[in-house]
Amino acid sequence: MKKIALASTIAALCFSAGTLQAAEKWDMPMAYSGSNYHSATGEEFARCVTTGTGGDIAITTHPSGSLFKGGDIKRAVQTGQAPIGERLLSSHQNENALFGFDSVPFLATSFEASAKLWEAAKAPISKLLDEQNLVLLYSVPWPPQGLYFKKEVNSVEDMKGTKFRSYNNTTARLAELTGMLPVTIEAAEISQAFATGVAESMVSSGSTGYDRKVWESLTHFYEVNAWLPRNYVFVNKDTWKDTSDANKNVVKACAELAEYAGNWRAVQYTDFTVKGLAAGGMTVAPAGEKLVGELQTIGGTMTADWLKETGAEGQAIVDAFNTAK
Ligand code: PCA
Repeated sequence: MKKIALASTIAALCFSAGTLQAAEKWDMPMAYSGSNYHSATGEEFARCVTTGTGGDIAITTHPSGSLFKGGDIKRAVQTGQAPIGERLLSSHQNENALFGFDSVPFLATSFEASAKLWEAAKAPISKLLDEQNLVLLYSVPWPPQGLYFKKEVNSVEDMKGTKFRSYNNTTARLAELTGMLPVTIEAAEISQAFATGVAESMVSSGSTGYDRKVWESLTHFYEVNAWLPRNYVFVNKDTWKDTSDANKNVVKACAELAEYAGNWRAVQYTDFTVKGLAAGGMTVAPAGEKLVGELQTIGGTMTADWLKETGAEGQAIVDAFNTAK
């Protein structure tokens, strides 16, 4: 009898130990379309963690704002409704202007410069996030930002009165300064916004225009290379504290790999998607000289505003970036 009791106790212990170790499920909300390279990178990161932790942590990605809409993802992770997520970093500019370091017009206009700017900003941004109960894991840039319209545009004058889709404070401010009418719309909803005329233009990458087949409504994409905004992946700090050191190491290694792969994909996707816009029937061309000149003047105003808003912290990022250049 004793033996049987002992055996069943051991079995029960093993079972409970097994249960404790059983996969912890991390749902990972993401805002952009499943076919986009950010989502593909997130999916690969999820698989890396799931495999690397031997199933201790099983991450499932939910792209296209299907679990939480883009604008709700950060709060969901801060409050622990979701343990991990991905979001556009500069969308938090309304909380703290420093988050907009990557959207300062014409500061970093290539992938190479964007990587250097990120090196300069990573520590202060991690600190900001840490104060908000979040741990930064990795970040991948969007391709250079250009302007979309449904008509030919050669100057700021031509832009006046246009309904302009914005995605952060910088883009809304750009609309204001060019006499356009800003309306904030998530990337997941832009196809419909353009089809119904709620918006008629935007600043974004060739990537987002391609993902959302905007040639169905818009006609022109002007390459401006205004800035390269970033997505970032972050985890709830309490969830992170409860994660074993061994598993933390796996997550960190997978994050490093994801950042590298994501950067590489971003570069490949830029060319592919800009060609895709043209194949869809759009006129794709560099912005004309007059427009570029006017945008640079406006960009100068926006840069001065941002430096004023962020003070010494913003200046320190710009200085570190300029030193690294
Ligand atoms: N695509 C995202 C952010 C920047 C980009 O290229 C968007 O348009 O929402």
